[in-house]
Amino acid sequence: MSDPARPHPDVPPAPLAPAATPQGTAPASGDAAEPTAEVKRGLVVRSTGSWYDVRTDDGEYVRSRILGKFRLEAIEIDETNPLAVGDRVVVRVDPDGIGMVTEIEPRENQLSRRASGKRGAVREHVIVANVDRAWCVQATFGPKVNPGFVDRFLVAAETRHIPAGLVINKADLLEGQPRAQDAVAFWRELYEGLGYPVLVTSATGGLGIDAFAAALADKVSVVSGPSGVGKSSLLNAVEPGLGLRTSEIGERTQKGRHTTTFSTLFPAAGGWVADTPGIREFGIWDLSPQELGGYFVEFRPFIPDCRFPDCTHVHEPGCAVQEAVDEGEITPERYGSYLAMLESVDEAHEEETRMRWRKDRRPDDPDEAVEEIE
Ligand SMILES: Nc1nc2c(ncn2[C@@H]2O[C@H](COP(=O)(O)OP(=O)(O)OP(=O)(O)O)[C@@H](O)[C@H]2O)c(=O)[nH]1
Ligand SMILES: [Mg+2]
Ligand SMILES: [Zn+2]
Repeated sequence: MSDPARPHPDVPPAPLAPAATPQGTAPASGDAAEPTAEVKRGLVVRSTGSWYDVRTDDGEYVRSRILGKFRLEAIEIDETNPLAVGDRVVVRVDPDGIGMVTEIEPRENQLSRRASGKRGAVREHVIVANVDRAWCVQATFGPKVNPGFVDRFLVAAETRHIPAGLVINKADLLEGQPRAQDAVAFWRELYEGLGYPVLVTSATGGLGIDAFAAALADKVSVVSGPSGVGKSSLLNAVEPGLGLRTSEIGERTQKGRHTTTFSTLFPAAGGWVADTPGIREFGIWDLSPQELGGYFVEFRPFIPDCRFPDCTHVHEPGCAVQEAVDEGEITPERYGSYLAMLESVDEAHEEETRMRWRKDRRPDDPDEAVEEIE
């Protein structure tokens, strides 16, 4: 399934060789011998924030820029990136082989997180557009499962009605580790119980790779998660021809070094899958405290029974969600995640109001619209 024409994912953007000779599109006017631009439809398969690789429907890869108006529009709606992998576009391929994206098709959906950084507090970073399933990848060790991350990711997917699932990778490291085995079994049961598929895999040992490949077939999927959990390794395991760069967590900082630096969509296992740079924290974008509970799937049946319609399920009397926690119908882990998220959603909400006020006075700098790495 590997495609030799695909630019290597980790090569920094540079002009490609001229595109194949123009075919079939005669110039509207002028000298037929003059090289002319061609207009093609395609899929954004890589985004660096300033350059985009577009795979045209005839299978060519075109390194492209975008019209400035798209950057301005993104700023208007507080998005850091006007185009994301998975976007369908119209690209004008100039005779030098460089493309210009002139149209972006409306998205079916998008998976987003809050942009990082101080000034990014109220901006949306689109991870992938037009996605059928979003996989949150975690690991048994190095780093181990972070349920706070998982729950934020699942909420983000729920807000856009994107089916989500959990992959727990590095299962090979569980050998001789009974406590870690119990932990993995616990998370698996918890998330499967909520209706999310859970795959336990070993990218290096081969365990669960067939199941993961089967889950990718005929779909556009994305893998997202902290750095070093093995996202790229998993894609290599499914599709060895990809040869994605993978590496150990940085010894020095223990914070993880980003091996994958740009989001890239690859053909894999009969579908498409986006590999994305690791993120430290999955910030939730644009949710009010009153809405949050509705995106915890197991809270939903209880919410209509809360006494107050704007119940935040923390201290309100007559709260059916708190009652369900007391009765063991909602786990303390998920409720704890909810409370932690509620706090940050609250803060983000305040920050948002403040930033919007400031933005009216000082427009953002378009040059800041780059692919974000945390
Ligand atoms: N033991 C073990 N190690 C693994 C497994 N999968 C990946 N690794 C190792 O974990 C390290 C990180 O793997 P990557 O695939 O680069 O991780 P990533 O999630 O893509 O990281 P970023 O690109 O930085 O976000 C590498 O040294 C891999 O060899 C696994 O199943 N078992
Ligand atoms: Mg990677
Ligand atoms: Zn309530």
